[in-house]
Amino acid sequence: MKSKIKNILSRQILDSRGIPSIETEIELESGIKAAASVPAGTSTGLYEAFELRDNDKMNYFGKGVLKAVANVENIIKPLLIGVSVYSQNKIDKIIIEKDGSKNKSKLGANAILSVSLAAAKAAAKQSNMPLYKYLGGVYGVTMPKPMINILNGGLHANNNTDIQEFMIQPDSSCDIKDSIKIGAEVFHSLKKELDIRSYSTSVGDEGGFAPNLKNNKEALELISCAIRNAGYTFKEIKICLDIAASELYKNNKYMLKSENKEYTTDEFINYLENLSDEYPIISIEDGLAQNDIQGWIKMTQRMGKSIQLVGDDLFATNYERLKEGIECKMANAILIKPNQIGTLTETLHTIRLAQKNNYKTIISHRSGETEDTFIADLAVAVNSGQIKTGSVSRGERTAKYNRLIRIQDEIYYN
Ligand code: 2PG
Ligand code: MG
Repeated sequence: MKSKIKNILSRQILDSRGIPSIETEIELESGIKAAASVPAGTSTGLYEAFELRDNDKMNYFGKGVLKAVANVENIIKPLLIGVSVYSQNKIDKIIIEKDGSKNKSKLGANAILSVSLAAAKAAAKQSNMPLYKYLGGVYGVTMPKPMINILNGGLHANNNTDIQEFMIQPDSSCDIKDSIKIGAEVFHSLKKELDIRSYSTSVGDEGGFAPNLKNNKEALELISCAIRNAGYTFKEIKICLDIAASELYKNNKYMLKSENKEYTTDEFINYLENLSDEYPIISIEDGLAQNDIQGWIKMTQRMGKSIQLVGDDLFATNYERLKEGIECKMANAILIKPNQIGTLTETLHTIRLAQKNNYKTIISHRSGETEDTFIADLAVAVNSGQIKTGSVSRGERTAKYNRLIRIQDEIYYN
């Protein structure tokens, strides 16, 4: 009785880019309340669930989410009043069926996800459990290894670097506190290095630096230098890249503006392979475009044994797309972004499929984030092994790292 949904309230808030996002609060019969907000991408893939925006040019240049707010309050809320908040599957199913579209285009994946995540948080609170424990039980206790963003490019900054994200991953034997410490030390060491060379030390959307460099290799040189200057070796710290190649792909070619060069798929695979030979790169996300299917198969054959190849735009956290990818042997890891698919149930379903097939899972933030730390708990709960949640600067990014620190204390000292 106490766990039944009594009321749902939604509102428009801001994300870290100053763009509206939706927050939904669920109240239970017990009086317990929990709110969740959803992030948004800048380099969104073609196969993501639909994000509903108002398109009213007089309001936030069309980016408002008041229609999504209205959909929660007028359409979703009446369907869920009286439903037990513990029935996550049922809650998500009711909303999915009401929406009825293939990509949540009627109600909006942002509207739907805000309710889905708020329900899980309210259920955790009602059970008097931290969210990771409610979601993962006694089994979900693995602290994820972070991929820490230190340099931004692509659509996440207005610099000239083509590759979207340059990240570092401390050695697997580090715990989360050590990883964060190492990440922060290299971040500051990189800042010093940029400063010495009179490059800008302002940061991009995900908190990494966003200097104008000569080319993509210079970024890797600077990062290597920062790692060494912070007192670490390439044994202790590896490099991970998100190429976000869908954004570089035009007319069947990959265009690197900073190098003023065009590559065919084969040439671009060579390019990535050479980078990985030259630098300690262990993971490449979206190395090729979402529609370059034959390319993905080839890249996986050539590089999949030694490098983690992560499908982001390629899989879009979508069960069917991942299933196809597994069948065709594309990639060997998946980036998990709940807002690409729109409900918690579907997100978990996709994670399970990946894990069953030995695909690595990386729970991920978006470039437009809020202070919500849901993904930190999710990463621990599902034993994802890895998390990508930006740099060690900007509050919306550090919120997730700080949440992981607290979770680790709870797990190990309680
Ligand atoms: C990505 C994400 C997050 P965006 O491409 O992996 O880093 O970026 O949210 O802009 O899609
Ligand atoms: Mg990506």
